[in-house]
Amino acid sequence: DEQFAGSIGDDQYRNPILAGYYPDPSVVRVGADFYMVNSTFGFYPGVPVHHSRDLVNWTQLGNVIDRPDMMPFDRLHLGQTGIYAPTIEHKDGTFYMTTTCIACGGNFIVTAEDPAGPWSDPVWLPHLEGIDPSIFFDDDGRMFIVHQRTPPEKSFDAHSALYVMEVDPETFEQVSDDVMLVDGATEAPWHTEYIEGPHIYKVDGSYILSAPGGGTGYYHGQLVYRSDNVFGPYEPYPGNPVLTQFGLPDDRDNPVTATGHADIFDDGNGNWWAVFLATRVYDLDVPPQDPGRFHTGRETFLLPVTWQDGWPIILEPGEAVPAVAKKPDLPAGDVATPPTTGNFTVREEFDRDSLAPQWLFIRTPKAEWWQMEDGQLKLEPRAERVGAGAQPSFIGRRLQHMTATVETELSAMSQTPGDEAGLLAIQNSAHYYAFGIVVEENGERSIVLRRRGSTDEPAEGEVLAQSALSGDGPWQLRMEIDKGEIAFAYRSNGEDYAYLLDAGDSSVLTTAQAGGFTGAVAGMYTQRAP
Ligand code: 6LW
Repeated sequence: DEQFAGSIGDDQYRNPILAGYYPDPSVVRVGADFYMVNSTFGFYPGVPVHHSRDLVNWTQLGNVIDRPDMMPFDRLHLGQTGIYAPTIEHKDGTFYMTTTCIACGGNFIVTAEDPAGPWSDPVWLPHLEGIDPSIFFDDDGRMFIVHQRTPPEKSFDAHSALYVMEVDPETFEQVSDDVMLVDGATEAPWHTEYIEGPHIYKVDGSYILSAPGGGTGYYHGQLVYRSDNVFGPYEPYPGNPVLTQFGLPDDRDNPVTATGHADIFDDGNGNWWAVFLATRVYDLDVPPQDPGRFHTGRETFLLPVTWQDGWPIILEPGEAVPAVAKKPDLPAGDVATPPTTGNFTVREEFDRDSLAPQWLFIRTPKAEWWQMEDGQLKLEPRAERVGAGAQPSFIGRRLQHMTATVETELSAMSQTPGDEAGLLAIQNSAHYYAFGIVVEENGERSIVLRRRGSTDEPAEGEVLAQSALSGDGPWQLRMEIDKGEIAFAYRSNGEDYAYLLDAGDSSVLTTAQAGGFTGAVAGMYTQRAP
């Protein structure tokens, strides 16, 4: 993927710093260490925690939601519900992560001494309505939660507002009113109707409130406000937004869209940075309000912040996200393993004691239907099928490139008629490609490609191609995605690859078609006839 390359030499880098679906970034610095969290929706485990020392190379330490009993993702819509924007804070040796589980309990806080985990069980916050909570500790140790909710007097559908409440730092019980700070209906001139994702910072004695507006697509932008009291009133920056790609010419090189949902922080050397979400697109020509076509989801970007008259500016009006930026002046830190940016190959031998933290499940697993043994991953075919709302036998990774090849070897498979195993690329239950080997009634095997592109299509999707298979394997299956095109090929050991589909359309894996907040995830699946 020539569009980005992570670190370039010693002093430059290319965005994104986390490629693939890593939206809603939040960073906390503790000394020389930076920790970042991102949203995950209906996939499990939830909320990856990454560590960095140079802000460009990030290593995943673990996941916050990594015990099945912590969070009930049962039957959730994979891309629209589950874990929304998380934020991470640190105070006196304790890490705090707060977010919203949509359709699974609402707002909660978990804490940890070590950001790699274990994290505590959730403390639910029934007094906190809405989404996108963020914790702010004032200089005197008082704890506040700033968040987004729909005001009681809502004047139109998308009407949202920002509120802050003080909470008890031990119990997180509410100890003040929930005070409105910004009403998205009245704050001109930017698209504030979907104002959300707020953070409060104290800088040089002023309270800075920073929040995205315009919704997470085409109009996405970052707004800033300032006050000398945490409860306001907050004055908007007259030049808002301090970051957006809305209105830029469509013919720009390597277009990046939907920039927003920023978190800013100082790097300990007096320099300030913003992490934010944005989308790399290969085709901008989609209907208005759509941020373009991409299957890589909303990714994490990094840019410097410059302070102008006390306002944190990320990009000047009309400025495009630069293809290459100057690296932070920080000591080289971790080398990400496996890498999350640049041109790379990830090869997984499944030879560790447990799955690496990058692997994702569809919703929370209830039983141990996978095993790792002698460098092999064994998946149990179960009647919980892809396309239904349950928890199919699937283990996958984010698609992190516009151009990528995903390949697996299927070394042995069950002989039960109706059983199926192969590669799955999925955005949600109604948007996927399944490329698998199926055992027929007569015990013969065939290879089949199915696609589902909307909730109106049958859960099993539509069969696009099918072919008889001979021999007992092992087989290699391969999916090649190149922007809008996708191809599926297979072979028996040692033979040449044959395409079952050589020039398909990858649209069902794009957010433009699938909707929701994730990107595509690809990996191994197996299932059994119902
Ligand atoms: C996130 C919110 C949003 O919580 O989408 O569109 C949610 N805006 O800020 C999921 O990313």
